Amino acid sequence: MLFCNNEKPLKPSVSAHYLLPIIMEKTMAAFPEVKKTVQYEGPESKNPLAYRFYNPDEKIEGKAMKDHFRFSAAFWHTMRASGSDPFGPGTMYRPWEGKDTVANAQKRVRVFFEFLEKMQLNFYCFHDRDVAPEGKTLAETNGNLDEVVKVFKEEQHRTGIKLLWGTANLFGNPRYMHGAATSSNADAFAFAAAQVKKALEVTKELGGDGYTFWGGREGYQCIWNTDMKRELDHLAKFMHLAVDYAKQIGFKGQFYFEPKPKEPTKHQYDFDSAACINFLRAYGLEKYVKMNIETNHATLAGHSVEHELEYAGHQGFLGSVDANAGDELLGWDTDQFPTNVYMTTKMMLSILKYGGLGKGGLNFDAKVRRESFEPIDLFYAHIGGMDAFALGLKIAADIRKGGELAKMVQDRYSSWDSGIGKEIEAGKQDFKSLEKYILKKGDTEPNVSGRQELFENIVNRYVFK
Ligand code: XLS
Ligand code: NI
Ligand code: NI
Repeated sequence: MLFCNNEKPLKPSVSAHYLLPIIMEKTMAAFPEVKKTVQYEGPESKNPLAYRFYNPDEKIEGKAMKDHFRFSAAFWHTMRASGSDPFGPGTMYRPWEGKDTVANAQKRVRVFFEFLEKMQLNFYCFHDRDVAPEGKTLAETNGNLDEVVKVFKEEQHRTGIKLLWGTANLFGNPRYMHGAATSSNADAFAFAAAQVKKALEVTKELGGDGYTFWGGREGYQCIWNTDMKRELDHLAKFMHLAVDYAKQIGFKGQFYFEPKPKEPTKHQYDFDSAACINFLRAYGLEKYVKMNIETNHATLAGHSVEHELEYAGHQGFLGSVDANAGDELLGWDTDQFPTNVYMTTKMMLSILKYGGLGKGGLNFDAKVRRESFEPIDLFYAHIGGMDAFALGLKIAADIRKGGELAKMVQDRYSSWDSGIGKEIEAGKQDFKSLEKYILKKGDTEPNVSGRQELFENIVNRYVFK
């Protein structure tokens, strides 16, 4: 995720609808081209503002699609991404934007809910600093946040849309230059603690289903100046303090830890699922925190998202998903919208296998490209992502129903179902007895081919029906 709260969107001087006032009146539609809610119209539809596969109430494996996904939009990307990159300023045209005031922040929330409603998105996520401007002091900042939270509450009440998870931005402000919980500056830790305290209160106030820790700048650039053990101890201390405070205030949401291997620091401590789970177990946090897996972070770690889901899933840590995609040729967190149906199929196979996301969901931690500067592009982007997942879910459910892949995997491991394999799994063999077994047998025998190509062909049969 790359964004800067203070950057103002540009105002291109083209075509008539750009002549809308900069600050919109509450009653004025922010997305006038989208006259009605985006609806399911089926695979044959050519309407760019319709779903071809996402049919919210359609049951797949006995559960409505909307409950499988719990789709969420990210406030930061949807409402605050300006389109800036390291080479140039923002490009986005957002007619509702104005001064960085509380009043405008409140209007922005109403626009956001208009978007969520028109998209049939049932959830959203936010960082504290995306939604309300920072004041001169923490007290002033918290006051600003409270004013905006009132509008979130009203809009949630009006629409029934819910908060999937909240989080705190512990990376944007220069005070976090060395990190927040892992900062060399104890005051930065203290400020971050105060910030998360408030973010938890607000998340609870909004009935949020979860709270996410993404490491932000929790990592390091240079081993010479870094006390890694101390930094990791502090990160664990920070999470324990958050868990304790959640208990104190009665926040029942699920905590998530979101892995990301690098960016902004060279070595982020929350590298991947395996590293995060090791950290959680080493510091006694495993009962309280699950994983929030993000596709583009998985690929930055040299993994695929299905690897990350599978790893978290079999360890019992599968929590939620930040749905996006990277670019094959760019080595950074491009946060694109996911459209690759092979990928969504693999993801849904893992998610179904581990019994679904529970309190989690699929949060589009994704932003439109810098060149896609019109508000309507936000619709096309989310429609594409939701349809890719809906189709992926249908294919995954078909694959599971067909059963060939599961059967072939089972056959591949059949040497473990009887004889020596079964005895090893049952703990009835040791090194001495295994040596005896092999000395007697002479050597191993090839048993079942890996059949990767056949697996791939079968998958294609389901994908291209
Ligand atoms: C950044 C992360 C961030 C988290 C929430 O790369 O994806 O957006 O999801 O802080
Ligand atoms: Ni990201
Ligand atoms: Ni994310």
